[in-house]
Order: sequence, then C-alpha cells, then structure tokens
Amino acid sequence: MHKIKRMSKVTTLNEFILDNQADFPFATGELSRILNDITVASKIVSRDVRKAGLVDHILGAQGETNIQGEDQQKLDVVADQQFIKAFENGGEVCGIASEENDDFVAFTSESAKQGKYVVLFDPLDGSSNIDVNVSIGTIFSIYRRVSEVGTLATLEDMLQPGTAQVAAGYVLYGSSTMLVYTTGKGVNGFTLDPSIGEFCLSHPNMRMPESGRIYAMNEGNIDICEPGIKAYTQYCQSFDNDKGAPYSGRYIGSLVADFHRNMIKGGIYIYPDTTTSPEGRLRLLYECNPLAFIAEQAGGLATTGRKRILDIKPERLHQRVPYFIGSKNMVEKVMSLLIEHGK
Ligand code: AHM
Ligand code: MG
Repeated sequence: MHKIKRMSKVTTLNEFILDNQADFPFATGELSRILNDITVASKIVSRDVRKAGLVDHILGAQGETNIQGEDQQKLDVVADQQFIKAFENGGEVCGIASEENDDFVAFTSESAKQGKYVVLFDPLDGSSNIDVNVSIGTIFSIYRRVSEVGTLATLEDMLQPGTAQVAAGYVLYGSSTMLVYTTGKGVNGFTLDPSIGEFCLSHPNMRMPESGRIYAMNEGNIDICEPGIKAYTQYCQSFDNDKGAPYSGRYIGSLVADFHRNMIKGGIYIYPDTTTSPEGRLRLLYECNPLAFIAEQAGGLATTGRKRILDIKPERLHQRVPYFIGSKNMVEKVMSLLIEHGK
C-alpha cells in the first residue's frame, strides 16, 4: 500500500497578515490593508523586473536625474508609480516619501486625508544593478502620522525617528522574489510562488546569527574611509580573528540583497562616511531605518558606527548616514575598532 504523504499547510502572506492582525500596534485592520497594498504592488513590480531584459525601452537611464544627481532608470520610476498608486488608492495612507521624489507627497483626496499612516520607501534600490540582471529590492517603512487626521500630511509626519516605525520590510527581486517584514513582533519572510501568484510563508521567525564570516563593503573606498575601517577589514582578512581564518568578502552592491544574505548566513554590511561622501551614502529614512528595525527584531544591530540608527532624529527627507548593519558581534567589533583608531 502506498503511504499518503501529508502536505504541510501553505500559509499565504494575506492569511498570515490577518492571523496576526491582533499583534499589530493599534490593531484596526488599517495596517493590514497597507501591507496588502504593498503585496499587490510588489507582485506587479516583480513581474516588471522579471521581464526587464525583454523590453528594450524599460532598460537604460530615463534621462532624468533625481535629487541626488543619479540617473533614474525607467524601472525605478515604474516601481515608484506603482507603489504610490497603491497607497493613494488604498485610503489608509495620507502621504508618502520616496527616494525618487525630491519632496514628499501629501495625498489630496478626502479619503486619503483620513488616512492615519505615512509610508517612506525606496521603490527599487540597487538601481545600478537593474540593467545587468543582478538582484534589486524595494524597502519600506510605515509610521503613524503625527499631524491631525483629516488634514494634509506634513513634513513632520515623515521626519520621525526609526523607533516610531510601526512596520517595515523589504522585497528582494532575486533568484526568487521574497517579501520580509516586521511589525515589531519578530521578522517573517515570504517567497512568491509564481505559479499561484502568492507570497507563501517560507522563513518564519527569522533570526540573524549573532556572528558570521561574511563582510560586505565597497572596498574600493578603503583609502577614503577613517582608519578604523581598514583595521576592521584587515581583521576580517586575518587568521587572528574570532574565526581563526579569513572571512569571505561578498558585495553585491544591492543593499537589500547584501542584507538578506547576511540575515540568513550571518554577516555585516558596511557603508561608512568617506572623504568624498562625508555623510555616508545610504539614506536614513527609506533605506537605513527600515532595515535597522528588521535587523534589531531579528537579533542584529544597526548603527552609524557610533550610535544606534533608530534613535536618530531625522532632519531632512533624503538625509544620509554612515551605516553598519548585521550580526550583533560583528557590528560591535567594528564599532570598537572605530573608537580605538579615532577619526
Ligand atoms: P541607490 O539607491 O541609488 O540604488 O543606491 C543605494 C545602493 C545600495 O543598494 C548599495 O549597497 C550601494 O548603493 C552601492 O553603492 P556603491 O556603488 O557606492 O558601492
Ligand atoms: Mg536606494
């Protein structure tokens, strides 16, 4: 007789969100709806990313530059519009800020003005990897508005410290598409099954290993960094480190992909300030804070090399910060070397 193999139950992201709704701060269903909107938009972006190589006119710079002077790839713009549309039509979000828009956007419809949340996001991070078929990602961060409900969203709503986030997550368009998020009760990861078009729970309760042997940094910058950074990379490459053998250097140049790998395997991602980028490269509000929230929820750390990312009171929408994120012991080690070697 054949034994019937019992299939384990698949939990879809939508189901998971509803099942865990009671855990959310201010559990009213609104946050669940925002997460659902993000799910739908990221499926559409995932589809567009997957066919990017086929559609000639999607590839290449659009010929415009964003506020940071970088070329905007067409897919960045497409993804940006997709997410904005989802939030604008959803009714829970009163305004957004994104990497692709110089200023924040306050939605003007009456229903949007009733929205209690703002979302800050990077629609497609790792843009230099789009046209070379390397992993890219979306990063998002959700806050309760601080301005009065019924009015237009304000800059103050956008400039909240990372500790005030009610949810944050990322979507990785890698060899598969994954969505990972937290609402402050741990971190869960979902993989998109393209055959049924659903994100399915594949990485429940993700924990970042306390230490690892992977470091990710653009080492081309080593001579324009403070001396503690070189001391740390030398430590990573040495036989006298905590592992007794050189670590592996892995740098994709897509923050989401580098971070995701480190979440699973243990590792550190470093983007310090340099003499040419004295504030660092990565943006606090929609790149650093959301991943810092996830890292901490998974047992990792995120700092500027000197202080906790989530505690920073933002001053500007596109503010940059030096960034050290990953396994707890590794971030602590590099921080101690930064202090030892001084600026
Ligand atoms: P982007 O928002 O323009 O894509 O820039 C952010 C990206 C990160 O994903 C990545 O880690 C970093 O910039 C790479 O920078 P560099 O090319 O200087 O190493
Ligand atoms: Mg970016």
